[in-house]
Amino acid sequence: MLILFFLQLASPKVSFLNKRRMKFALPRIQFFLILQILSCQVILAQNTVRLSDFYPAGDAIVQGSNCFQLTHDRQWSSGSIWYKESIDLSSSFDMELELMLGRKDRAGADGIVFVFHPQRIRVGYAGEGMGFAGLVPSIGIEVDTWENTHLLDPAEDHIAILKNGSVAHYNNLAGPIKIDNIEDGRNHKFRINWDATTQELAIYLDGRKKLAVRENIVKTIFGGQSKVYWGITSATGKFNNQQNVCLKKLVFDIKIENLFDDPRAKPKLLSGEIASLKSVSFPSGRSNILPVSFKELDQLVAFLKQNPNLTVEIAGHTDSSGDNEVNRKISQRRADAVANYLKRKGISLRRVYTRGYGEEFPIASNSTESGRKKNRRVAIRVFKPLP
Ligand SMILES: [Ca+2]
Ligand SMILES: [Ca+2]
Repeated sequence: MLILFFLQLASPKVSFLNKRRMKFALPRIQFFLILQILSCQVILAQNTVRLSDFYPAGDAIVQGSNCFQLTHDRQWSSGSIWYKESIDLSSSFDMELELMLGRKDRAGADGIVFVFHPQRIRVGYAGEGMGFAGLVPSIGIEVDTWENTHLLDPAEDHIAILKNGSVAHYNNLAGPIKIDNIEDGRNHKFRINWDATTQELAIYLDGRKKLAVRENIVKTIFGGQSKVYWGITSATGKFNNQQNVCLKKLVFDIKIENLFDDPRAKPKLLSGEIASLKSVSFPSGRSNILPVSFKELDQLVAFLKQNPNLTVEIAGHTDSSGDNEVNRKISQRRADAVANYLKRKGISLRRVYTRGYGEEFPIASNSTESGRKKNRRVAIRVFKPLP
């Protein structure tokens, strides 16, 4: 591979950045039809949730392979578990749990609440508060098994979406929805889905959608702070039940906003792989670097400074819209703009090669807008010296 790289370096097609390229004629109208915006890449990650990913608090104890007992079957027990890492509500996620609310129907209480809160390992009031009451700001998804009439609880077991540590239904976001008696000693599937695009928070019980709310909760509840912790709280009061939670699945989107946010980036680059700069975008027909690209380019500068023996090829690509030759020229100008940025940050242009490939090497279909967007890119590849 190393030899191949050097053969390419020696090829006359590859040239040093030079001033001639900066003297292109004024962009033709086709330039303005070429929109080169690279959006953040979103990948779907599935986490295998493990008990060790949680902090247990209060009476919570490990029970079985993937389960916690949250409360004992006794009066005034309260327990919670909190996921150690924050999650970002600007991304979507999907969680599947199993809840066991105990065996006592008439004398059983009080319920379990799934909570979003800016701090972790916090537990609110026990009894009717279910470990959620008093946590502000917050979102709580409750499965309530005890009727507290002053809170406007239905007589039946019920589900509601609560906010800001209030368990009263005159103040909640959605519900209460009555459900069949859930204190039957069995595990019940409980799913929470957050769609960051539509901003819908949906709750499923035993495979059926029970409740949903559309709300910009990052803005209206958390004051613009999208990173929050999540936990599951539970409590008993004068009446009681053993209450458990089992963790099944956690799926969430991770936004990779630039190449160097991915821990695999540097090993890939060092092995000679071509990688796209994810944040490098240009206004239509232009080749000036936008501020949104600075962070990633500065990380590239740091990478090149840490590896002073490497040289780098900057490759510009376009989609197939417009004239082939125009596309080649604009891709060259954009690659040169990236090289000039590196130069301003102290990287010698003797280490930087630029090349405009135009529409020659698509990585996605040019027949769809999402494919064309992927094709409009700037990629880099580093070359190692021969040993
Ligand atoms: Ca019940
Ligand atoms: Ca209640």
